Amino acid sequence: MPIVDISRYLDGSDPMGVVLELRHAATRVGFFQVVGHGVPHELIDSTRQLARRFFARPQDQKSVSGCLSLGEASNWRGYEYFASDNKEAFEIGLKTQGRVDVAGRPLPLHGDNLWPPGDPDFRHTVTAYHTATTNLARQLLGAMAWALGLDPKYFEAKVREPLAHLRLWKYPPHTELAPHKDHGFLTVLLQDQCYGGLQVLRRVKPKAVPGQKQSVVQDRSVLNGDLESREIAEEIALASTPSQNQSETIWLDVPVIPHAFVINVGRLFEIFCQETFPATIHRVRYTPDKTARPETSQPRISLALFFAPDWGVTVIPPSALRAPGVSQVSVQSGPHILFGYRWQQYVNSGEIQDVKAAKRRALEDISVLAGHDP
Ligand SMILES: O=C(O)CCC(=O)C(=O)O
Repeated sequence: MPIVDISRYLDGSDPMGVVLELRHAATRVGFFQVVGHGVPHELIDSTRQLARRFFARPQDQKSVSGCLSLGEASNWRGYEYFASDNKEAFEIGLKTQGRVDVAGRPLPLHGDNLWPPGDPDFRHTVTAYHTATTNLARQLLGAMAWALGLDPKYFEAKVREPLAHLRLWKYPPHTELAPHKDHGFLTVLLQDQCYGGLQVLRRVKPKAVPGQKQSVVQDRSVLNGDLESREIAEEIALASTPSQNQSETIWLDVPVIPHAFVINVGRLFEIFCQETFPATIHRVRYTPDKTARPETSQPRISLALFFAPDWGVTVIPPSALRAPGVSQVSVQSGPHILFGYRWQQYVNSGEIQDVKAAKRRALEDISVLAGHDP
């Protein structure tokens, strides 16, 4: 897992050196860690600490405004409890009130945040962390544009009011997150300092050992058919069949580096650059044994900022990046992100069990909204 010190980009002393490192990292793995990012370590520590304190509150003090699951009514902000495995999340976005679509209807994913009462520290610190990581995402996007041979200012007008949602996660011991790709442009993730758990999918050419069968990593969540999409299950199955494509599926642990952010490219960016920087499948596994420390009986807390362009931005590869013979996909940012939220919500709430059916329904919902296919 590449580690890139971006201080030389931010202070202007060696921007090109950093851009080349980012290009190498994003092309090879689609995941990398950044240090020297300028977000104060104290802010990182206190946000994580306050997130831990928030999740430790009694249940009735977490359900902000009585809202127990994220959804349309809350602009996908607030607290969520996952009854299937007791995971919890708390989410905020940019404060963007009064935004409407062409028909005058309120724009989904926009609005105000919902805060638990009586905890101003939590509100101020989480807001400051959201602002700092959103700014970092903007800067990284400039470097990634450069790494693709574009003007570093290329995205500036497309991320004026970005869909930048920060999700605080609580994983009780033994809980996991199924393999998936993120939906947006970039994710800025802080792992728990106590233990890792994040793993990324990697394909490698197996060493040929005459007469020996290749081992194939089996993924439990895929075998169970739980919250995973059919496409991802198929992709993993394909990667796990050495006889077909001479590759073997490897899950790489993402090591915990204190105060480093894990950065990964999401589906929208992958579409934009025609997979020059791939959106890599990742998952969370309960792996305390790897880093045995006394804290491991505590829940795992991670902070994920999902960063995507403004609602109305159409993501389409610029001519300079178009590979001959590759079909063009064009996607509108807002409906695409909403599609992801919607189908996951249908599945998480148990309203629709089958992922494909959930996606079909979410697609119908959002095509009514925007007339776009996400
Ligand atoms: O908690 C983590 O480490 C990863 C979270 C993640 O992949 C997600 O929220 O999409």
